[in-house]
Amino acid sequence: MARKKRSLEEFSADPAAQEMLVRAEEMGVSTAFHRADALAPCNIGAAGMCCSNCGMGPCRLTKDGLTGVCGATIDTIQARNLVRAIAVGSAAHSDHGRDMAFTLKAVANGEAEGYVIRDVPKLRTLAARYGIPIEGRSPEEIANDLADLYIAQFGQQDGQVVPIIRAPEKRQKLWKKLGVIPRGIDREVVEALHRTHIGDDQDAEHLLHHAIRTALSDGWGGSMIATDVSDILFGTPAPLLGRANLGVLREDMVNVIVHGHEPTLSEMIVAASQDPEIIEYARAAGAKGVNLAGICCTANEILMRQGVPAAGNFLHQELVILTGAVEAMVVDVQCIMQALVGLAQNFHTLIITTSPKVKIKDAVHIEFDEHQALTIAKEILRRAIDNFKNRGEVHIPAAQSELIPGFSHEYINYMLGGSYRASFRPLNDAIMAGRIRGVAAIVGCNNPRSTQDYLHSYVTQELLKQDVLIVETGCGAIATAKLGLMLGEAGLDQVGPGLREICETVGIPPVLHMGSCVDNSRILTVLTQMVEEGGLGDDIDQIPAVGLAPEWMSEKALSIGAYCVASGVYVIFGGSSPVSGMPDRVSDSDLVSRYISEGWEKLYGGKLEFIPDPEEMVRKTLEHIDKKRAALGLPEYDPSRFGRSGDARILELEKLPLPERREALYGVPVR
Ligand code: SF4
Ligand code: MSK
Repeated sequence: MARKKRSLEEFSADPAAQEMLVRAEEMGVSTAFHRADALAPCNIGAAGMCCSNCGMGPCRLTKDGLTGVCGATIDTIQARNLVRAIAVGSAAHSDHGRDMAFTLKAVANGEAEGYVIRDVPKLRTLAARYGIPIEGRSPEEIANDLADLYIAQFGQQDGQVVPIIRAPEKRQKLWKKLGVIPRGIDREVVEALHRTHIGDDQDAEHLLHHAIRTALSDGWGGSMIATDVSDILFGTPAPLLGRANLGVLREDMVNVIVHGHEPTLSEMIVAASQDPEIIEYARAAGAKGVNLAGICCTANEILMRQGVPAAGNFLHQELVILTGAVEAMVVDVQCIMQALVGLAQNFHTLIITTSPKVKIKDAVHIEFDEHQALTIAKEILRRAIDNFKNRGEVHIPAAQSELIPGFSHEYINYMLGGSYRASFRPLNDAIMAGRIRGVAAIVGCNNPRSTQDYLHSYVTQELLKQDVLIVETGCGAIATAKLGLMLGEAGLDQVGPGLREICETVGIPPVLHMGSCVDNSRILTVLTQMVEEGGLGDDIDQIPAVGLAPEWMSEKALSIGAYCVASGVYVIFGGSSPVSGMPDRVSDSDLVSRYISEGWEKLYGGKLEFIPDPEEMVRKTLEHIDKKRAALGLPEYDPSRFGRSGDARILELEKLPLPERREALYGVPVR
């Protein structure tokens, strides 16, 4: 039975998206929003109770107590499905990291056209941390050794992946004791696939134990490597001014959208778009130049390093084409919808695939090779410019917001203490005093099964009112950017009094944009440094912090959730649970749900829960933060104690006559 069609407001909380959805409906073309309405999810598959791991199935366990043909129970099937999803997510992030490491190797050996090593201090710091000699050596020599070390992590068979040493010592000991330290990145992914083959591992808890090891090989392995190498090659992000939403497109320029995840080609496209030869070529075609904008995490990568605007998040990928103003959409890997090609056929837009790993039927394929990166980037831009003359009617929504992205771990350290006393001390002190109640990382995707950006925005805004400092990555970060909460004072009237004082004193927005999906590894580094700074316990699980992915949809999100749990974080996912089991939750069908929550909490101090209701997400987040504050012996959160300093308050007081102003400031009459 077809489901009820949702209204525009139910499709998306973003007015620019609603405007484009009207256009889609007028043109009679479908988008993911419409397809989600037309295609109800299979309730057996959605609950994790369908297995298609062999030719005796697929086995759909529609009733409590049923087993598959091989005898596999609901909990085995759910655990296997979850392990497989985490393995896929880990593989995607880590393969990205592998490619980055090979690019570093090519740059170190002078074989990568157009690239240079931009962050030599980060290269030296990391190399020294891993015992690579740095004194008296050129950046290229050091980079060559670091690239070799990183490349070796993927095929390593035993021991432990090297980034693990960057976790708090106590956590490393716990992982060692529990036997979950990844030996090699590829090894853990392959073992996850082996164990879930017909007739292998058939004990849910044992399977989920390996899910943790596989996820750790992502967060403290492949993703961390991807982030490190991106910073070394393209620069560690620092705050700059950016813009987000469809209004960043230009009617008078050739619009090129870069979409996917890897910064290697997009960085080169940025460079090529500023080349006088390309600008001249665009002018000759009747345009003022080339306007680049991003979608998804490729957007985040070049937004936070180059200030290239973000046209939108995951669900904007089709909407941007509906503007009719896009000459080319250049895609690399991950989160790219096959529907783009069919949709683009209604316009003049070229969909150009570039990764040797990703082709889409009927798309143009121009394969990227880092050895000739600049040449290929220019070729792509020329194709886009040649297409400008084919542009038809254009409809670009006006909506766009400014934001300040670029809060890398290194920059947060610097901003809190300055160059000579860089430190996390002020952050820890603010949490200990209760000015900041706790920290929330709000990350992850959009999902057309829920209202685009609504859950992200609701949770973000409610937690800000409660003095929770927020860091964001991925498509969630772009959702908040569109709301205008990532721009210095812009969102400060919506945050609690203590957090507001901190933001005004340090000069930061209340929501810090920390990058792309792989950059969730930056959050692990921040949490570790908070532990090392002292005052918030001696391990990550003691920090008053929560991770949320309110609109998750990808397998990478599940891997991120699992490695955060293993690192000691309470993680809340919105939407539906892939392991929800039978609706009435009888018998053993909730074993997996309980194990990844209560079971993992006993082992790691972190737990994974799926909570569809946003109010409940906020309530549980605050409850957890307060529980952790109490366990640390910190004062109970009391917003009335703060808010008597800060810029807004001082401006208000300046209007009073001097005696009253003094009295208000010092609390007693001053003569
Ligand atoms: Fe069915 Fe077992 Fe084959 Fe899965 S592995 S499809 S449960 S027979
Ligand atoms: S792009 S994984 S939709 S965050 Fe990283 Fe966005 Fe999720 Fe893809």
